[in-house]
Amino acid sequence: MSKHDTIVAADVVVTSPGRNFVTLKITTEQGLTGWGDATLNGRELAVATYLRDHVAPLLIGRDPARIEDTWQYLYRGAYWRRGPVTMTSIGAVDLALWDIKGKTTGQPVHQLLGGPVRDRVLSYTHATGWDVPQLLDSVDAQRERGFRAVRAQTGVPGLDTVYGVSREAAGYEPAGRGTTPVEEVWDTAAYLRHAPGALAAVRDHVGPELHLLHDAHHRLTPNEAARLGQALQEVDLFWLEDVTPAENQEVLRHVRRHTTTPLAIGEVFNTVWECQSLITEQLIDYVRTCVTHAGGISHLRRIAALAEVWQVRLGPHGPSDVSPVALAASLHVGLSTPNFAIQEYMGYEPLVHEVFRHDWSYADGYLHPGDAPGLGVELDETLAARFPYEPAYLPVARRRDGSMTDW
Ligand code: KDG
Ligand code: MG
Repeated sequence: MSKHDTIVAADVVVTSPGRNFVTLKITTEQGLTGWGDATLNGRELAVATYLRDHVAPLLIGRDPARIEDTWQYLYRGAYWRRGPVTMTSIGAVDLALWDIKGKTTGQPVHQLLGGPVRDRVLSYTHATGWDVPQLLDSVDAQRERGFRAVRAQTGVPGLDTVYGVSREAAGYEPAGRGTTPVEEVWDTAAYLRHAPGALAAVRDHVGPELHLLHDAHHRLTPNEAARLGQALQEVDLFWLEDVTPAENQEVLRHVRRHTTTPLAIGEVFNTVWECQSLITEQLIDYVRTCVTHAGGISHLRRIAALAEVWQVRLGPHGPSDVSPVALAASLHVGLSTPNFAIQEYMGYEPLVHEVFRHDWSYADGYLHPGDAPGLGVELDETLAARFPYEPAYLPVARRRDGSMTDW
């Protein structure tokens, strides 16, 4: 018998209980199972292949306790580093190994990360209405569920489709099933005419206490972003998210110079290096990196540690395309990280809660990861097998003249 446990299998489960999820299952010689989320919305099979063909064979025979060494091995060992496919794959391995370490020691992961620094994790959810009255109803419905922080998105007069809002349903799921993406038309001027008034109406309706958030979803130029930040100043947002694509990070200085509306960026970033100048130049207030897409618990903690030095706080990504395994991991980080601020919690369809049985829970505006050993989520593989992968894509967006723009 070897002196340490050994990884004997690494399998990828792709399931679609209403939407696609990719999950890594690592099994050890001693019979422990660790789960990691590897879902990359609209590019799911690329991560599944990366894991199956290039990562799983490298894991066999390794010591599952060596989480950081495995992270370094996969990151540095690939030579072709960073990027969403690579970092989501590494993130899935990292989550599964933390899950195993928790199960080996009988401890929830947050205990292994130093223990709780708070009792519960503040969460925000989404309110969505095609017009302002519908949006107010949606905000009220989320307040009735106990939420103390709500992201408000509304339709724009003259546009048929808008990010974050569905015309028909109260809920919203961005990825549409089918073999090609839906094409949407986008008009920034119409959005800028409408959004400040709609958000001001929400603030008037709810009063000063409710935390309000809004996502501009990467669509604005620096100057448009600065104008929006100014126009929303009186609304007193908790944060304004993704005002620009943030590939060109210098331009955020211009936005910062013109508004004190708090800015949140980072859901599409995959490493600390993409966050570095936004944090160290204090161009953002919240960093939004996701526990899966940014290389797992081990790497999200590095981002949080850098951010802490610069008084930037963590507000991790948590839409419906981040599985309950990743949400659990994010909550363990949230419970144990001093500069954590808020967790996005979009919620899941009932079937997703059956496929992923989880110990984490929501009550009264807060989430808690639970005290089960490891991450506290188990995938029901038999149920998952009943829902095979279905092609689904995020929409793409074009301006009125037909040219492509950021969705
Ligand atoms: O897959 C893309 C979604 O996760 C993203 O559009 C959601 O912007 C988003 C958010 O803030 O939740
Ligand atoms: Mg977003």
